[in-house]
Amino acid sequence: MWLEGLDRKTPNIQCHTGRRCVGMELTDITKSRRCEFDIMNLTKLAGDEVFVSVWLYLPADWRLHLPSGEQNWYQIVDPYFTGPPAYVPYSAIHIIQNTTSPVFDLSIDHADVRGALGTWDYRANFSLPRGRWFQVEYYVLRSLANGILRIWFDGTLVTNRNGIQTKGSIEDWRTIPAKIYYDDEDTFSPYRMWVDDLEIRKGQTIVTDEGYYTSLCLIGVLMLCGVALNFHNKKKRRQNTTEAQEK
Ligand SMILES: [Ca+2]
Repeated sequence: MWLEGLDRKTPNIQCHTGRRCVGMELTDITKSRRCEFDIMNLTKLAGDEVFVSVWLYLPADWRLHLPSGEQNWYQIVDPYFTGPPAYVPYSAIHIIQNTTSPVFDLSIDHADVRGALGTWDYRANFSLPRGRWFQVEYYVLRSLANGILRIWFDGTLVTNRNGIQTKGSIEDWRTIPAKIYYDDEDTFSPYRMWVDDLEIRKGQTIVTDEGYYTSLCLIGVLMLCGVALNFHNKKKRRQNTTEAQEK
């Protein structure tokens, strides 16, 4: 993980705003298949209710890689993820590629407190933005039985679930607004993505308008990258959480 424009200048990459954004990569599949941008200790930061807006960038030729063309998955965002083991319940946004052609499906998945997997929503032939910045927004209300999960891609609502289990007995949780994690049969590397203009709010209120986010990078072994990212986001209030940011 690096600060684009400071630690590296990748050719043909323009940050969403300004000269700085975060680059993430998984460089060697033989060591790991996971790199995460984690916002930890979310209970202290936001309690049980959070709204996240993040801009992501996937390269224009981004795709998944399975030589046989079998179904392949890639986990790009985890709206809610229970902090300590066994990390359940959680939700995950998966990109699915069923053939070698660059046709992608979007799958909004979850695990309950027992770890049983399920799918909230599945959208075939999803128009996955590649080679341009796109916005992912999500709202999570944590609850034992009356939770809410809403997810938008570029302002379009793709998931709207109410009355769901988004919390178990463990209080602490995290959110993962950017993630590289994929099918272990996919031996391709490096995978790369870029992240910019992250905002975290409790309801309509900005939780952290100029704070230090701890980034967590799991490459080979769990290691703290120590990338302190100071997002000097101006205090803004949005009437509508799906409204586009003026940046
Ligand atoms: Ca920026």
